[in-house]
Amino acid sequence: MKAEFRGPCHPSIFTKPDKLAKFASSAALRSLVFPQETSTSYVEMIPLKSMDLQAFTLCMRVATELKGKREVILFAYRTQEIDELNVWRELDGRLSLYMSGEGVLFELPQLGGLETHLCVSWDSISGATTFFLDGKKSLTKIYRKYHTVRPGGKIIIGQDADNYVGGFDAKQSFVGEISDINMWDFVLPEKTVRDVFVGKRVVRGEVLDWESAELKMHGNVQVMENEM
Ligand SMILES: [Ca+2]
Repeated sequence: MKAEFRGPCHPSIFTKPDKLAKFASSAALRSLVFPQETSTSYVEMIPLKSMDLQAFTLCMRVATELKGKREVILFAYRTQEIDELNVWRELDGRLSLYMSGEGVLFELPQLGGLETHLCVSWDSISGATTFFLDGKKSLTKIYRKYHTVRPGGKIIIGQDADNYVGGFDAKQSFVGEISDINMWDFVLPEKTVRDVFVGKRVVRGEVLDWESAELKMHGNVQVMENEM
């Protein structure tokens, strides 16, 4: 019965060149592979504008096989004084955002070996903080109302800095693959987050734009070029 739905003949020999041409013109998306636990490997990302933020949406694609009671740093922005904006996977697997002190934690599906598209957004006026996993929105929590993220720090992928670009702890390092780190200085609408998740480049990140971002590599980090 299934054969009836196959439709007319299957001209694979003719469609193949088209497919290849389409493939060749599609953009490559680089990703960062952190192959092992270290206290030395990291990537510094240079923002396109000041990190003086009263709202943001931060997105990334992330896959890690780290499990069990293991903190995993996913994004760290630190000034001389303090952690300004850090995203973690906690010891118990929850995802969290920390801005200058106590964090806000979310109970969400676990990160794993399959790539997850993760976003977190925050707005100073309302304090509304929301995670998105593969385009799906979490509950909203109220966090750091009237706060401002301060400029002048460094963005580090792969390590948590306990002082200014130093004091790394291997047991908090990132191991796995991470890519497509983009940041906007406003809260993206839910529909736009879904577009970003499926790879539609509707709005380029004004603060961090993965396609053009300058990356400073340190230690054992491999850059992969993946077809989108
Ligand atoms: Ca630390």
